[in-house]
Parts: sequence; structure tokens; C-alpha cells
Amino acid sequence: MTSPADLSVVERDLTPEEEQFNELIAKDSRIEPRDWMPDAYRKTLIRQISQHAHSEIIGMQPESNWITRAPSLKRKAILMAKVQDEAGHGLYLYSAAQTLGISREEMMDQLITGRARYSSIFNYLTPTWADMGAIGWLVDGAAICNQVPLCRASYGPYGRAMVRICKEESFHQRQGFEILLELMQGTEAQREMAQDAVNRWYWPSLMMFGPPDDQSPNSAQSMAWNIKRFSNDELRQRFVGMLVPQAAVLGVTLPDPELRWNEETKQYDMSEIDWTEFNEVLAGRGPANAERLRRRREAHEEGAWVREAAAEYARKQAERALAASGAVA
Ligand code: FAQ
Repeated sequence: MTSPADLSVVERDLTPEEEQFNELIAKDSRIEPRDWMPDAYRKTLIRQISQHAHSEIIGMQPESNWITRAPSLKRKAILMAKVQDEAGHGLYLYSAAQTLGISREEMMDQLITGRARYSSIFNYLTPTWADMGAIGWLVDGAAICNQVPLCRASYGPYGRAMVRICKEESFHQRQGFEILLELMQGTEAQREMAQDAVNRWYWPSLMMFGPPDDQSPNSAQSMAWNIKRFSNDELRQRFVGMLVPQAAVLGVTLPDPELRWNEETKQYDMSEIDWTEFNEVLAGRGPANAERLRRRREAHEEGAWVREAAAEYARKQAERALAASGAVA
């Protein structure tokens, strides 16, 4: 019989490994790297985790752009720490993907040759300081909303990496909120700058949750495998519900004239998202796609000597360890 845990299995008797895998999923237990898993499960995880890792790495660029121009020493130190955190998230996630059998080199090659996806959100420009506030509040806010349920993802190394990542993302979200709050309590020009940044980042942050449910080819299977716990639209709704009271505290307006509470559905009604813009960004034609990849490629090339030096050091250490063990024996 076809199990709900593997929608791709046609009607036939399951192998003992498939039975065991399905049982673990049905019990909401974790799958660990040495456990048997269907190829499609492995592929889905490699796809999602590597895309996620690439997003963290490319996601350093829009903000690192402001490190040298942060308005005070305190802001500069906070921003540097945040950007470093994103690098760390990328590294945990690459490590989690490696446990599934893909190498770091292969993932990096997919990224720099433009064959890999990363989140659409990082292809937008950051022309003002208020963008640092909007990224923290909206982009990290959306990331938390999407990622807290991933702490319970069925694949152990992914779920465990997400626990630490989410703790750091909460700090990021608060620092963004605080930047906007300070600007909103400032001069008229600062308030305008904050509102303008919110206007530019609001819709792209809603697109981070992915296409609408009826156009999301991966959701059903990922939910059956307990990788995704909620659908793209469910999480998007939850995010908007979180933003409305926070926007009121900040004193900013969310740029959707149709946004209102619907007592019947118990959720917010909102305008249609411009999915043409989303598809354009995914096709590589967003405002900063080319720039982001160019910078990533350059950084990769400039870092070649570091990778070579580290590999050589590791080789020498291994050689010494071998010689030492030989000496003891
Ligand atoms: N951008 O069938 P679905 C961060 C693709 S947060 C680009 O719904 P799925 C923190 C999707 O890959 C950002 N592509 O796919 C930070 C699929 O393409 P494929 C990263 C998108 O996987 C903050 C196709 O559309 N977060 O980095 C997007 O079930 C500040 C069909 O879509 C994560 O990656 C998009 N927005 O659901 C860092 C979270 N949406 O592969 C720095 C983990 C969809 O079939 C500064 N990932 N696509 O060719 C997920 O939760 C899921 O993968 C979704 C997509 C929800 C993103």
C-alpha cells in the first residue's frame, strides 16, 4: 500500500527499509544520516538545505554593504556581528547538507555557476540605512516565522542546526525593529526614510515564503515527510498577523490598502502578491541578481589561497599524526 510518508511509491509491497522509514516518519521521529532513506527524500533535503545555506551566504551582501557606513560605532559592531552570524548559519547548513552525501565544493560550484537557487529576497538593493532596519524586522522576521517550524524537521542534522539559527535570528529581528523604532522617533526625514524602506521590503518579504500553495510543487511531499510543517500560505498569513501589531508600535504603515482583519476567516485579507515580480527575480532578472553572483564569484576566487593553505595544513597535521602513531607503535 502507498504510505502517506512517500507519495512517490507506487502500489507494491514495501521493503523492510521503506517500512522502517515510514514508521519513523509516522511516529514523528528523526531520521539520522546513517539511516536508510528514499532517494527522493535525500534529494529534497539536499535541495532545500543547500538553497538555504546559499541564501545565508548571499544574504550577507545586502547588509555588509552598510558596515563601513553605519551611523555609529555601536551600530557598526552590531551589524558586523549580524553579518558574521549569517556566515555561521551558512556553514552549519552546508555541514548538514554534507551529511546527505553532497560535497561542499559541489554546492559552491552550483552557486557560483548560477545553477543553484537562493532566496529571492537577497536580490534587492539597500540604498539607505533604514534598509538595515527593514531587513532585520521584515526579512529576519519572515525567516524566523518560516524557520521555527523547521527546528522540528524530520532530518536530525537540519532540525538541530535550525535551533541555533533561530535563536540568532530573533536577535537579528529585534535589532532591525530597534533601528526602525529609533528612526521613527527621529526627524521627519528619518521617519520618511523608515517608511520608504518598509514600502520597498514588505512585498518581497512576503514572497520569501514561496509561491501560493496551489503552485508549490514541493509542499505536499515535504509536508508528508515532516520536513515542512506548514504550507507557504499558512506561514505567510502567520507572518502578516505578527507584523500588524508591531507596525502599530513602530508607527509605520504596511503598504497594502486591502489589508484588514476578516472576522469570518479569522485572518487578514490582503492584496494579491505580484507573482510576476517574484518569477522575474527567480529567473535571474531581479534588481541585484547579477551583482550578487559576481561578488560571490570574486570572493570565492579571492579565498582560493585560504582554502589551499588550510588543506595543506590539514595534510601536514595528518602526516605528523601518522608519524607519531608509528613512533609509538
Ligand atoms: N526564493 O515548491 P516550493 C535567510 C523556489 S532566510 C527563491 O514552494 P519549497 C536568513 C523553490 O526553491 C531565506 N526561490 O518549494 C537571512 C522551488 O524551486 P526548485 C532562506 C524560491 O522548497 C536573513 C520553487 O520555487 N530561507 O537566509 C523561493 O517546498 C537576513 C517552488 O517552490 C530558507 O531557505 C524564494 N523566496 O518551499 C540571511 C528556508 N520560494 O528547488 C541574511 C528553508 C520558493 O523546485 C540576512 N526553505 N522558491 O527549483 C524553505 O522553507 C522552503 O524551501 C521554501 C520554498 C519555503 C523557501
